[in-house]
Amino acid sequence: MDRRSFVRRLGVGVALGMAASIAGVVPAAAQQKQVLKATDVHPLGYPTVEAVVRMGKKLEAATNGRLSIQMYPSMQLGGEKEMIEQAQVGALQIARISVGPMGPIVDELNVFNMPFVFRDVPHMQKVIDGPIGDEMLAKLTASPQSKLVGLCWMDAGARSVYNSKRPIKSIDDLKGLKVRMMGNPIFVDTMNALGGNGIAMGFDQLYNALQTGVVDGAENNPPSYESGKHFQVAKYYSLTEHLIIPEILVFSKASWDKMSKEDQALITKFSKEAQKEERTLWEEREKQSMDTIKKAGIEVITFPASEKKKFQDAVKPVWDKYGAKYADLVKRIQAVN
Ligand code: BDP
Repeated sequence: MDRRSFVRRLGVGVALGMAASIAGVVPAAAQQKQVLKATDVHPLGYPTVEAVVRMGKKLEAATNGRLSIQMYPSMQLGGEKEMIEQAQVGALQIARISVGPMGPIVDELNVFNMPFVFRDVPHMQKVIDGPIGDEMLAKLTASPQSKLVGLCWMDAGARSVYNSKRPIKSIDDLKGLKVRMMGNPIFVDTMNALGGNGIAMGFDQLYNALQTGVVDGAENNPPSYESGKHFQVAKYYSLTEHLIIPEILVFSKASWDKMSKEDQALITKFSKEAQKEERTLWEEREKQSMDTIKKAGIEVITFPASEKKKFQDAVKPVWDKYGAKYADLVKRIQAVN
């Protein structure tokens, strides 16, 4: 198109737009397009990322394109610490983060970060889907230091230890191994109690640290172990399942407060749907990831109940140190069947 016809078309477009708004066809709000920036440490296609991408499509359809989500996957905006900081100042709107690094910001959330606090994954799911889950989201939102709105939970299965040195077949095999943990003192203490040497480090630094031997291993759920390609540099995966940590979708409070009540309600509604959708995606992905790592020759070690019990008993010092302040909540969690 030459310049003159471009200008002519532009002129027609502007005139039509003006006519439409004069006639009241296009309400004022419809003209304020807003692209919500979202981020996740995981790549496109990962369950948590896909759930938010789908949420963006729904938002776009429901608002005729006025609201949309631009996803920045794969740590494009930094690790989780950076993501939280950017959301707090409104530099991005939506972040999907583990409850792990949220604990130091909103202490009550740490109850979900305690080792073996949930009996198993279905127990955790019931807790986050029920009143305790709602309360914790509300606490996160109400906490003045969080500067975040808690939108919904996401599933992340159970975390297990992997390493490059040796198959861990009993708790004693963990002795002396340098194991990367998420940035939260509870996790470092947990690994130390299990006999390893816990080292706090961002997820964004982990692949290199494993490759260069800065750490001998780490711990995570099968999809993260597989998708982060950690299985290529740490070939022994032992299903310790010592932590079952849900993940959380947060919205920048600074940005949230500028939105209309109607838009907030829409985002809340689609978040709740995202929580359900992510669970289905998660269950599928977990199976696929286990298949992938097994095909790659990874030795996946399971434990008899008697050995699992040794892991549970070993974390008692962590419960002695942190458990008392969550005692009431823990009782309520245990009562969920
Ligand atoms: C993954 C979580 C991600 C964490 C990561 C980690 O999905 O949010 O950043 O673990 O270990 O399972 O840091």
